[in-house]
Amino acid sequence: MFIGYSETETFLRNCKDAVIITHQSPDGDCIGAGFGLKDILAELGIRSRVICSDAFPSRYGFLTDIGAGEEFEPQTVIAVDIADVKLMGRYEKIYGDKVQLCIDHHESNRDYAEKTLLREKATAACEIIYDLAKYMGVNITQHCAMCLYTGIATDSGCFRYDCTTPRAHEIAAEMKRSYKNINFAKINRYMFEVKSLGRMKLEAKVSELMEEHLGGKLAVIAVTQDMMKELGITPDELEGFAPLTIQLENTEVGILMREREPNVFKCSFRSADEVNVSTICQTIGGGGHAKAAGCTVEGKLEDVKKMLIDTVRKALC
Ligand SMILES: [Mn+2]
Repeated sequence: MFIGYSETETFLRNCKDAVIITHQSPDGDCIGAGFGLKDILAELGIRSRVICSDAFPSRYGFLTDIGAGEEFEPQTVIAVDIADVKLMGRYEKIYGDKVQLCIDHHESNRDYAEKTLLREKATAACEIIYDLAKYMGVNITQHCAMCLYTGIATDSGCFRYDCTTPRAHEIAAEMKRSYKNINFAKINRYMFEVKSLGRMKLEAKVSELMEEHLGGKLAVIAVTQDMMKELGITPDELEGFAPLTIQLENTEVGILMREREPNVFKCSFRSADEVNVSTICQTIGGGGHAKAAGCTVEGKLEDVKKMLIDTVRKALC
């Protein structure tokens, strides 16, 4: 059932001992939304714990260092930035059918929770949580503001993508006025510029791997586990690589394939402009946004790649 801010406020004010689930391959938005919501619940005197199927990448340490929260038997299950229970990874079995509240901005949201606060137009789940906190009149601590800013900045590609709402700019402006001690430039430097030596080397290697298909309309990069091993990097360090695929001139759709487990490929789609990649991904068991979507496909590299190319070919004509 879809609900609004008022019912969400009632739910949050009356919940206790909450576990907040973030999606696997965590990004700035789900981490920011998870820890930001934890801060908001703390302001209400409610304890919570943020959980994720994968480790939080170290560059988000300035948000996650407060710790996931103490151990307790959860009475409340909340999911943030999760469109589908499949994205909970190993927590799907434990909590997949027990989510009481979902806060999300994916048009592909499967309405799996008892109550869902869905704002499809929002830049980020963090944008919804900021507005929710304002609606509730809850104090947004400096740490909470850093969490929510990071989510908005990362999901909007530092306010560059089409999905960036006027509200996202307003929130950034409000934060810049209110939190003089937050170093926003530093956050953006760490989110968008700083990378490991392994990643720099991988970027050079990945650029060499870029393939053009469909007369240049589709760009594909496939990174296998062997390559990751060779370069001494983890799959985490490949987060944020997908946009590279649509830097290529004339490309309409880009796909980054990451081999998470042997013969299991996480495929991240990007659209340069008009093609809706969420629609494409939904036909092969995934979903996401019009310009950024994904799916997970099992099979041999060449078979999976061929299937993806065929799927995009059909969508382009
Ligand atoms: Mn998001």
